[in-house]
Amino acid sequence: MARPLRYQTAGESHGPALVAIVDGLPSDVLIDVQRVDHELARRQGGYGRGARQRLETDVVEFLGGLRLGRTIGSPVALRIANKDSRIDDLAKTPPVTRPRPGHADLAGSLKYLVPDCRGTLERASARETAARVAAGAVARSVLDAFGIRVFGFVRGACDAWCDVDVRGETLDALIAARDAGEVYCPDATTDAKLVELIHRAKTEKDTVGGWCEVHVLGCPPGLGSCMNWDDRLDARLAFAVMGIQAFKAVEIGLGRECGERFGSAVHDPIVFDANARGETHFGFARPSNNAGGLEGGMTNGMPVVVRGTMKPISTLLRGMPSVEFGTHEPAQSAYERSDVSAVAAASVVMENAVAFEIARAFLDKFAGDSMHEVRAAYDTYCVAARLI
Ligand code: EPS
Repeated sequence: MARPLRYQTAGESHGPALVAIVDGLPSDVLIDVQRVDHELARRQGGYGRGARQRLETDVVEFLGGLRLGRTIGSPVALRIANKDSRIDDLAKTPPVTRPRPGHADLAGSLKYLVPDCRGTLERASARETAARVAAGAVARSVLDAFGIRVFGFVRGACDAWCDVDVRGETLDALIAARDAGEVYCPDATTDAKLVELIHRAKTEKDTVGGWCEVHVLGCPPGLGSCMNWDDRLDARLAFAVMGIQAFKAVEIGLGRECGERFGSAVHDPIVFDANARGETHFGFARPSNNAGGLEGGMTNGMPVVVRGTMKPISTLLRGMPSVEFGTHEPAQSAYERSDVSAVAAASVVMENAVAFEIARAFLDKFAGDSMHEVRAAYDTYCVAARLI
């Protein structure tokens, strides 16, 4: 019985380690450990990160599920050590009693009935996303085997916006341009503007968020389902992206702009191009992709396009109006070592979170205990779909 792909993480920001268990991978998936480490390193980078990243060197250690670099069908267990591990020593420092607006501090203290925000913030911290990136990077090894590519980048922030078009033919150049940028934006001019913006926020003891975008190229049609609301792939993607710390909005394709146009200017015409039968849309080409590759909660063979909005980091060096627990007197919120912007890192988290959901939907459709069976199911489907 093929099990659904899922994962769970555990670990606190200053605990000994972050861990993840990825369950539901078929056997014989080749796991590229270097790629997992590469994604972890990218997540640590980007202009605007704080001092913590100079302390950590995130590398993955596999504790179960692999033999000779390949899955054996059992849960894959992984660990990323925290060098800045001092969760118990932090108990000796003064309690955090002036909750930061925007952070989990207040809601967490009220939820767990603790007047020290530290307990909640340790788990709410975006440090946890290291485990999520590793889980996504593991799961996308399945996508690699089918030529499905996932590309995440920073689209902009405030008044900086890059107009770059993501297409298969230019993907390698875009990846190189993104990786050369300081804020993971493939357009050098916008990247420089973002650096300037983050620098300005830093000087003003403030923070800045932005927009991250992920494109998935090479997805076959039919991933996801229109049959039940919680099987719709757009819903699953939105859930996964909203689950990333600090994300406040998700759009698919044209997204919120759909509300500004009539239907004829939103829906993507369908044309048949016999010369394009080898493409993932099997010849049912779309001159535009406003749907972001998803119709009826299912992939349609066009690239999947997801955009997420990250709010600015809630720890401001200059603080925000807050209240002291106990006395209820007004007070500036507490300052904890933090980042001015983590939007570049968030684009890596989102890329891998989206990859995980695509891999999950792929394995739901082409389920099998081994990659051999998954491959056979995929090939059979492709033959049948070409007859439509
Ligand atoms: C975070 C606060 C900072 C960030 C952290 C997220 O941690 P610290 O308090 O140790 O300086 O650096 O992000 C990471 C550690 C990371 O690896 O992304 C927060 O409060 O969310």
